[in-house]
Amino acid sequence: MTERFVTRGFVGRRTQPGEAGDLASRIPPGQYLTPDFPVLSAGPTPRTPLDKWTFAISGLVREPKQWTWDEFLALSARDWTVDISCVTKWTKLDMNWRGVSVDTLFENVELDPSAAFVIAWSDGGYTTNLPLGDVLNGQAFVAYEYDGAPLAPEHGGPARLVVPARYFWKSAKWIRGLRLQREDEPGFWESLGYHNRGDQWLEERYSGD
Ligand SMILES: Nc1nc2c(c(=O)[nH]1)N[C@H]1C(S)=C(S)[C@@H](COP(=O)(O)O)O[C@H]1N2
Ligand SMILES: [Mo]
Repeated sequence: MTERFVTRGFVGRRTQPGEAGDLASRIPPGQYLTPDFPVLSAGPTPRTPLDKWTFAISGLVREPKQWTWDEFLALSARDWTVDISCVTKWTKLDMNWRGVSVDTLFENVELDPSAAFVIAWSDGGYTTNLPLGDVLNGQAFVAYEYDGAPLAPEHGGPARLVVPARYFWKSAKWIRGLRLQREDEPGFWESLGYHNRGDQWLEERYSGD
């Protein structure tokens, strides 16, 4: 079923002139394609009113920085089309988001030279950890639109982190800030046996992989 869908749908579409058409090369090992957008949440969906919402950069920065919702929307944003892979083995291609690059956020602070890890933290208490180098140079963004509409609450709205080069648990929903640290610190799933890094191309699913 899945294979038929893949063959007729995606391959057909991907072999337009100018496109490589190499669908298989876009599917990380052990993953299958889905046209769906499943919801995976470890707890209830938090509902912070936008007039109470802030986004903070804290920790190893010269001065902490905080934006209100309106200030955040005023930051320069762009559209991103990325492929996403979840550790539960679904991969969804060409997902269309709009949001602010983490690079843009960091332009507003002075990072301490000792900052080496980022902890993304969310409403509801979820956290996830990333080496600073995994979120720079266009590798991560804070999204507030998906497919041309405000990001749905169940998918992390009003805003979520998106880190396409890592399994989707690193893409913290309901994100409220990034904390810069010298030391690494496992986040929610990383403390529960998932891999610390989570590179889907290396199948870094569980600690020990
Ligand atoms: N705050 C928060 N972020 C989260 C999660 C969560 O439970 N809470 N689940 C993670 C996991 S395991 C996955 S696969 C994706 C799922 O995102 P989706 O529900 O939009 O598909 O969000 C990630 N981010
Ligand atoms: Mo996940």
